[in-house]
Amino acid sequence: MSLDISLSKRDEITATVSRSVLETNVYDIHTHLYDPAFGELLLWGIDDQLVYHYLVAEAFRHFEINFNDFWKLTKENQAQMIWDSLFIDNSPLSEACRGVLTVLNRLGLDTNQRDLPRIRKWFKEQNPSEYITRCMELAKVSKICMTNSPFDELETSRWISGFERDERFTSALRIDPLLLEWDSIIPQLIESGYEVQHDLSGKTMEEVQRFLRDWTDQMDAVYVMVSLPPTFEYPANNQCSKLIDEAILPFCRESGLAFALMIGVKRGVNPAMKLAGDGLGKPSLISLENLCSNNPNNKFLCTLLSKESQHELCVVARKFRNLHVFGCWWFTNIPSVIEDMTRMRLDLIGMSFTVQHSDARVLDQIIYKWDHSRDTITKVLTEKYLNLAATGWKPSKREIQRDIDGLFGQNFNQFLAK
Ligand code: RAT
Ligand code: ZN
Repeated sequence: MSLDISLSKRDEITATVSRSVLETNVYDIHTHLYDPAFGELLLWGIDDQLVYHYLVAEAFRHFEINFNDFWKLTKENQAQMIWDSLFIDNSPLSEACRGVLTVLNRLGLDTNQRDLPRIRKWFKEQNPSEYITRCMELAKVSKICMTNSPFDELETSRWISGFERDERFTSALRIDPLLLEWDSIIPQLIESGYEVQHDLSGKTMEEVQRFLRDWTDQMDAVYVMVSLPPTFEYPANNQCSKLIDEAILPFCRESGLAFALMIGVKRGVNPAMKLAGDGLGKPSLISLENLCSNNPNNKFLCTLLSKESQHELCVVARKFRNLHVFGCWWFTNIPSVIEDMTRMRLDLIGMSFTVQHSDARVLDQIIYKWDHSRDTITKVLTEKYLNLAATGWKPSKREIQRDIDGLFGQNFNQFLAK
């Protein structure tokens, strides 16, 4: 292979890729943010950023306080302890710590002031509705997909009373309890008028489909989603597998919705740490292969939590075109792993995936999550286009833009529209 690309061509490609990655708006396809109509459920500001469970987990490594005593503190006091321990007593080098500083810096605050009360005062002065627009503009995020649970009463009451939708926010119907805690949700289903049975007999499967239909309509959901443990097996002789086969997948086929599987989370490894206490494990991807191959008329979205599973996931995606791979989820959302995963995905599945989602729980985080990811994506894509140019193939600006549009949301939209 000839490697002699002229210096000017190299500079042109490098500049085109960085500009395009920096300036292209993204569709953030998995977050825990809410339409502003949900009021206080949409978290933002310095205290919520500091008590983010990614930081709580890091801070507990330094704290001596007992878990329960920490949870009894006010949010401001928890935030102060995390700030002191992770930013003042130690240098804030971790990805989640750097993220807080990226956000402050991009908002125009002096990160070096190290003065939490002053930073807090600045946030208190922001107008919430202008602030949402500002964060979305800084992050260049044009659309945000929420994670909406029909089992969370804080949300359901607002869905039922109705509100005017903010068009920038789409919805994904999250059904973890339906597949993982069937027995505990039965009373709620029955109380809401669905004729379901513990042993899944009678009209249960039709009724679960009716439940999914009702909530999809209520939320105008664009896909159905679940997060699963590494032990997930399909097919299997259990409730979860039966519900997938007889309720979820028929409903998804009928409605044309994709079913998103986020696999690998071990909930409550250290329950005293609450949200910060979840861990991960490596799943067997045979179950994913079985899902895709036994259900060719269903569409699946997938992201996996363990770094070690990513290569296998790409190979499964090469076999099944009803599978769309997305994002670098949670513990994989760190620069070194994003870099490896993005390079590997481009090498094995070309342009047919969605490069990232933010998983933001606090609005401001979209700024850092996308800034940091864009840096890494630029690096990998530049390397890839320069490799192409070395073969004599000259990627045009239009082609590069088309590709980046695809990775930042168009591939996802096309997959959903199939
Ligand atoms: O990334 C996170 O914030 C996790 O707590 C989870 O929400 C995870 O992303 C999930 O959707 O289950
Ligand atoms: Zn999530």
